[in-house]
Amino acid sequence: MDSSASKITPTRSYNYHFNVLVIGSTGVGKTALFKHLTLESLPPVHDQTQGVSFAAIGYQLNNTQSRLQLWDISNEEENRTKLSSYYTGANGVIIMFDITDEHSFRDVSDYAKNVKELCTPGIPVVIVGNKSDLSAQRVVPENRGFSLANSFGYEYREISVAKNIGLPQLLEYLVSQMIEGKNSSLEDKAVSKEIRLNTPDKSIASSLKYNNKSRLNREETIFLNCDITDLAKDPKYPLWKIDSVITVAQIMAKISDIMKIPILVSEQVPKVFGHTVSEIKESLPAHHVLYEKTRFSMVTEEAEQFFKENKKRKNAVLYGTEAHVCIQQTCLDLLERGYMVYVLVDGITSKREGDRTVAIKRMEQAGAILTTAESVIFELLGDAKDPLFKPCLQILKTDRTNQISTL
Ligand SMILES: Nc1nc2c(ncn2[C@@H]2O[C@H](COP(=O)(O)OP(=O)(O)OP(=O)(O)O)[C@@H](O)[C@H]2O)c(=O)[nH]1
Ligand SMILES: [Mg+2]
Repeated sequence: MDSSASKITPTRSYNYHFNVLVIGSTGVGKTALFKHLTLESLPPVHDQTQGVSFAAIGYQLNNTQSRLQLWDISNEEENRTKLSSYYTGANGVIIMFDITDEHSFRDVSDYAKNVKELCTPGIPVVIVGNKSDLSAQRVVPENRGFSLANSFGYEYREISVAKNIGLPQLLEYLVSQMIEGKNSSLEDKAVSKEIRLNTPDKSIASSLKYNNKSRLNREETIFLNCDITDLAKDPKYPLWKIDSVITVAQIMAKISDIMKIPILVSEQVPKVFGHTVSEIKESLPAHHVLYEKTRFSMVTEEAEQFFKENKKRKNAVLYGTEAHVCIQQTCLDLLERGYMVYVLVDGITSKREGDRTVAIKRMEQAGAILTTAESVIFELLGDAKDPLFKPCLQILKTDRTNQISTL
């Protein structure tokens, strides 16, 4: 086994999560890279990628396990504003060109300018000349690649995805840079101001935003209440232990009010499935944002404004129905966007218990944190001396005999 493969591991548990942006002109080998890393065979012919695609891999470096989420956001200029969040959330960037294609090399400068403009300063950026196996067809000499990279202050590497040349070294470079957070004093400041990390190791703070050891705090959290509408209570369509979910949603709505945590409430096609059940609606704070959707995931265009306004808040506490449909799809979308997702096990359900159980497994495998409403509330409080402790305690006294207590 080659050295890169030996370091690529399952993504299940990890110390650090990194978003890596892979950009470059069409045909340079971005999809090929993803396929190689996920141990699939390379695309035999070029099939242009549409929209945004991603691959997630585990990567082990010196006893440190990272989860790399690689993003290929394709080349659609008109989507630039929408795509800029991928730049701002990146922990590392690969700008790829094809050494046999002059045009792809010329495009590198534009990509590099976007990176300079939109990405967090100090993150590792590597300009990568791909297809080094085709040296006979080379049109871009190595020294041009080096000097262009130099002019931006970026690293230069040549690789062949097809022949796995230079790729292990590239990955190792990127991951070690992201872990060490070298050259990232600006980001260090931003992170320490905006994101309170619960890690004793400050040297990695610049590259680490959220990982599965992160704790919840009030400044960086949002609540997502998904589709708990009248149909959920319809005796003709009984959802398994729905009472627990309604109680959790009421509690979270009240906590959102006390802690001033933004809360997004969705209703799936209310004409058919009804509106949010009245007990929850009555508990919602004035600042709640309610919207209707047809997409199963809560991550929709209608909700984009909410996510934009709260873009510094990357911990999403998720609950509602149905676990294997809207909750699961919301969870996966949020994870893709770099959120840490906290799924309330006592606050989600499906019609069938089996669907719910398997959905929980799927979300956990994808990297979500499983927890309960009460656990989240205590974590957000942190200290019994907190002035919000008493009012929260009142809410926590709600009768919970209906609680779902199984995974
Ligand atoms: N010889 C050689 N071919 C490669 C290498 N990497 C990718 N290719 C081939 O180049 C072609 C284009 O690769 P893709 O990965 O689809 O390119 P892409 O960057 O995803 O292109 P878009 O989706 O259009 O942006 C495919 O036929 C790949 O098999 C390499 O290292 N060497
Ligand atoms: Mg592609």
